[in-house]
Amino acid sequence: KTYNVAILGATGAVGQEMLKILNERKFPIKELHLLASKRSAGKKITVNEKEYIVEETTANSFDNIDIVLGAAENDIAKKYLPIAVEKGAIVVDNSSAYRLDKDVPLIIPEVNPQDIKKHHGIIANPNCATIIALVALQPLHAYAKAKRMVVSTYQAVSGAGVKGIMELQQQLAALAHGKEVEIQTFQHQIAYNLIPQIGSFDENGYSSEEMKMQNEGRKILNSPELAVNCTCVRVPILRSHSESIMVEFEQPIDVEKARELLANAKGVKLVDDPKSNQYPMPLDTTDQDLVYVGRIRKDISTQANALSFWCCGDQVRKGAATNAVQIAELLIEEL
Ligand code: 2RA
Repeated sequence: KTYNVAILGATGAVGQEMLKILNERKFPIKELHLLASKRSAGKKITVNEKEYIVEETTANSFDNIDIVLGAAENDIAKKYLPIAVEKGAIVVDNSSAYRLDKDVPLIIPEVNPQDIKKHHGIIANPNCATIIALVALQPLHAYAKAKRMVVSTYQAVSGAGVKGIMELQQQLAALAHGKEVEIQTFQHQIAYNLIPQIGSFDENGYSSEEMKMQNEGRKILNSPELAVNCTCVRVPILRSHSESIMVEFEQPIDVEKARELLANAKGVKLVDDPKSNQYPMPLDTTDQDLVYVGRIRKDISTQANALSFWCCGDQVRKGAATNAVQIAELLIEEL
């Protein structure tokens, strides 16, 4: 069976990656529609030597569409995705518009695939930093049940889309030639800098990105009591997010057991041999779909059942596009 698929927001970093991943994974497509703004209509996107023409998004764009992959910002998602559902499409949405909606399952295929069947037309793709953290955490949580997490993220500029990638590259080039840097996408210069702000701050001093780790983590793990303290930092790295994670578990779990579980976990590559300088790094995780996990050690600051580890994953692929396509693959298994 083949399917009529539309990508909403096809010209953004995630939308273009979704097109690449659909081709790479040979998703059974009958018709493919690349939907974007009026300004982008007519643009040509070439993937694997195949050329696609971008169409302007209208309410009629979703006629006879089976699956919509949403890669647009929240306002566009809210405007068009309900129309797509009304016309009979099933939507996998990467925006944050519906992630915490009680009627919308929030899915990481390696963590909670069983929740997909709860959908009422829309399935939400979690935030990239949440996906990377939970793919790494899942095997440990299944064995010893996580109760508290302290997470620090080191997030690539691709999280802010094509404009984030361009801004870093342009600032580095400008500085290399002694020129002034332009600051448009991030709050401050990102080249040779770290910015401890992604999104807006709440009354507790936490950013919207930091609260996603708690709120999405609780929903995906079905652990409403999960305690999370997250700090999200923008770093001058192109595509992979890195995360330092401390987890306190209900049950005992030692480092050897954790390594054994991770070595056999879906979507994970164990890279943990510090004495040989082997640990996850963003340059190694870029342009592939596994979450690399390493630096696994007992948390020496407490008597509790706690481990610390470090993980890296490609924010555009597993953090967004690949996760969405994997959800669509699970969907068509059910259709
Ligand atoms: C970021 N996770 O990294 C957010 C949105 N992709 O900017």
